[in-house]
Amino acid sequence: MYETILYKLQDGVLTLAFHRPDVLNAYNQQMGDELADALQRADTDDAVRTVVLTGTGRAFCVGQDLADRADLGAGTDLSASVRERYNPLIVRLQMMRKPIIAAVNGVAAGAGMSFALACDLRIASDRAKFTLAFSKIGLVPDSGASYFLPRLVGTGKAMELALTGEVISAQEAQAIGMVNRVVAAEELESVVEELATRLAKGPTFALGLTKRSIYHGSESDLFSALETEAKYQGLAGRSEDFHEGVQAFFAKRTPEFRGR
Ligand code: T3D
Repeated sequence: MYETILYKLQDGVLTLAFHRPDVLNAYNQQMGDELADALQRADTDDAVRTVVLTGTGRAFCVGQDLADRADLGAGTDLSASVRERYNPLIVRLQMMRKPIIAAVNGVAAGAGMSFALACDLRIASDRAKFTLAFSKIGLVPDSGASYFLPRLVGTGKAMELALTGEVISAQEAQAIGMVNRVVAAEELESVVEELATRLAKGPTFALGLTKRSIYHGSESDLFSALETEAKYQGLAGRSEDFHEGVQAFFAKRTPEFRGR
């Protein structure tokens, strides 16, 4: 059904993989269209309870396919491309009512790094590396990098990575708080599968609100955060999963959440 991404749904976990391995999964128009379609389906499909974003071959994603930019002369306006092909994807990842894990299997560059930053959790292979490559080619950070990176690593480090375009290892990325965990390359798939399956068995409705709450809390004052928590708790408290969670607690058994 798709050509530039892989789509695999198993046990509530949807794995989406950038799949243009010959060009390090460089992002082109078709990939953008296919990813947008897949993410929209994922959001509305109740069978999908966690999403994993990864890449095939030795890269996660190296951002814009520069082969499609090689013939553009000075004076080209890229703002429409960013608004139409990149920004909606970032919004879709952020607004997804299910947890999204970036399984960063290899190099993540430019908007490819931004895609990883826009996910909720990042597990990296010890072979992964990261670069905000934009400054190396005379562009500026896009696809949410200017928003997510300072929130994850602080303004000073974000500035350094953005201005220099320095390539950093997975271990450095973990040390500065950019990735949650680094694992041996051969263990990435099983570690991510274990985490994704655990999340997929969770109270999906509440996890979706949890996502929103944490993102809201990171950019609001205390009073607004408290009010949002109260509002979301009102919604979560009405869910079937809350009822099941409390029943299971007193029965001393594992809850069987249905995600609603
Ligand atoms: O245009 C718009 O609409 C605006 C939006 C822009 C969003 C963006 O993402 S702009 C940023 C685009 N990405 C980059 O600038 C990254 C460029 N690539 C690199 O810096 C390096 O290739 C990497 C650090 C990612 C990996 O380095 P390394 O040493 O592991 O591999 P390599 O040898 O540099 O690359 C391997 C091949 O992949 C090579 O092709 P070849 O020589 O084997 O035929 C290289 O040209 C190709 N490749 C790497 N990145 C891209 C690419 N081909 C097309 N587009 C790429 N982005």
